[in-house]
Formats: sequence, structure tokens, C-alpha cells
Amino acid sequence: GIRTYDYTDTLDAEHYATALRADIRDGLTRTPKSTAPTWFYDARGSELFEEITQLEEYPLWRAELGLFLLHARDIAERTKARSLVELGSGSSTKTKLILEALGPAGLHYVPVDVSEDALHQAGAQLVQEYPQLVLHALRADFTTPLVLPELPDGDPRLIAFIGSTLGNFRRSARVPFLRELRSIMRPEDFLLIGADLVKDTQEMIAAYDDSEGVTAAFNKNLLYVLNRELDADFKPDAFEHRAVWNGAEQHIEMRLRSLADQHVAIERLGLTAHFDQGEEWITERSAKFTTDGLKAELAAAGLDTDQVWADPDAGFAVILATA
Ligand code: AVJ
Repeated sequence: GIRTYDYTDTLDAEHYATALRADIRDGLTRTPKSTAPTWFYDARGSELFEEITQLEEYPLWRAELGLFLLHARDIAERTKARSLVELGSGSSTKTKLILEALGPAGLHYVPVDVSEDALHQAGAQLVQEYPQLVLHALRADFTTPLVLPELPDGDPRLIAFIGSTLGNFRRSARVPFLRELRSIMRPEDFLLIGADLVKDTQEMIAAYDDSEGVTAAFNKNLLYVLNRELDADFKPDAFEHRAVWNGAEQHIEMRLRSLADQHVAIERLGLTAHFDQGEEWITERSAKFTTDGLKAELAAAGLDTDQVWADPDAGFAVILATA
């Protein structure tokens, strides 16, 4: 018969609209303007992100895949996890490498994502591919405390937050977030983090400002999302994509630079955003780590580093930690 999977939605129907309106109202009325990267990922944004992961100038995705090809078995042997909770639902190659290394038969897999579509795509595909996987999709976002579904009590659990998405949290928000993850971990559980490492500045910038302009399109797609969701009248040609290395904060900033002095009406918010000519709006921060720095942040959250697998050439690391 058709393999099914469980699905729990911890967010209310208005969650997206409410959170979007609050973030854009707050983000476009502060100085400098700065909004959350969550809003990039409509269908078009998700497509553009998939394209970005395959770009020559964007090595992160391949670097992490390489580490999982090398070490998925080590992760399985070290953790002996029989439940995998993945923040940001993977249907990607990487998730399958981990599922296969852990042994999908009887494994409890909990993909966690804010996008219902992403969860159902991943869920349907994975139960098809791994009929004995016990999949429970959980719609949640990282701002609300994570309430896990029923999982086998005795076996270790592995919480995975890969892809260097931890980097989207500002430094001040990372330790509280990691503490939140620790609060649902038991002594036998593990946390798996993927983290992009600091490298040559020009290389880091190129990864966010590729020569084909895919990242520029990804960034500008935000304007189409806001025009559609908030009935705004952003003119995409009135903004220019920028990628900047913020050395003080150790993160890449994607920005939209206003090419003119302009006012943009945002009907749904009942406000008009004003941009000076040359004003830059921060649309994403991608932090870059050192392994020592990340170990220190884990320790500050009460987590102990258990294993570090780094690829110094590609400048990426995968870290296992315990509560
Ligand atoms: C998915 C958040 C890890 O920060 O590198 C890719 C998103 N932004 N290119 C990143 C992204 C521009 C990506 N993360």
C-alpha cells in the first residue's frame, strides 16, 4: 500500500503571514535596514538556492557532502542513534547518507522545517525510498521551543543541523539557540553541526556574488516575495545585489543597495519604506567559523565537543557534540 508518514504542525495557519509582517515592519524601519533570510525560500527562492549549491564559486555544499561521504559511518558508529531529528528537512543526498549509515530500517526520522511543502516532498520521497523508515515530519520554526514527537526512549538520538545554517544566526543568538537544542538532549544523545570555516576573503565573497548572478537573483527574489505577500511595489531594478565581508562580526552580509532615493509602499503593512540613494539593506548574514570558535560557542551553551571532522582545503567542518 501507499507508505504514509506522520505529520505534526506546531505552527498556526497564520504563522508565516504574522511572522513575515512583524519581521519586515521591524526590519525596514530600523537602521541599517535588516530582514530575516527565511523569506528567501518561496518556490523560486528554493530553486535558486539549489542552483547556488552547485556553483563552482560556492564550495560549501560539496565540502559538506564530501565530509559525509567520508564520515557518515563514523557518525553512525559513534552515536548508534536510532532517531534522527534534522533541523531543516533534508531530502538531499546528505540526509540519505546519514540515514543509510545509521540503518534506515526501524530508524525514527524527524525532519523539522517551517515549509509544509518541503516536509511533504521530503517525507513522500524518503518513505518511498526507505519503506522501513519511521518518518514523522514536524512543521516548526527555530524561534519556538522544539517539541519532539514520541521517540523510542532507550536509544540515542542524533539532532542534525547541517549545511552551515547555524551561520544565519547572529553570534548573540547562536548560544541561546544551541542552549535550546541542549535542553531537549539527554546524556546519550548527540548534536551534529555543519559549519563553513573562515577562508580567503575574496573566496568567501565570491561564494555570495557568483559571476553568473544566481546569488544576485536569489537575493532580489526577496523583493518579489514581499511584493506578492505584502502587496508592496518594490522595483527590483532599483536595487543592486551586494556581498560584503564583515570582519568584525566574521560573517558575510548579503545586501540590497538602493540605487536611488526612493519610497516603497507596502500596502499590507500600511507603511512606506524610505531608502536613501546608496543605502544598503542587509538581507542575510552568513557567519564563518573556526573550529576553536565553534567549540567555544558549544561550550558556552553547555555542550561538549565529541568529534571534529574538518576539511581544511575546502574550509568546512562537521562537529559532533554531547549535552
Ligand atoms: C543555506 C544559509 C547555509 O548562508 O551559505 C547561499 C544560504 N545564501 N547563498 C548560506 C545562502 C546565499 C546558505 N545557508
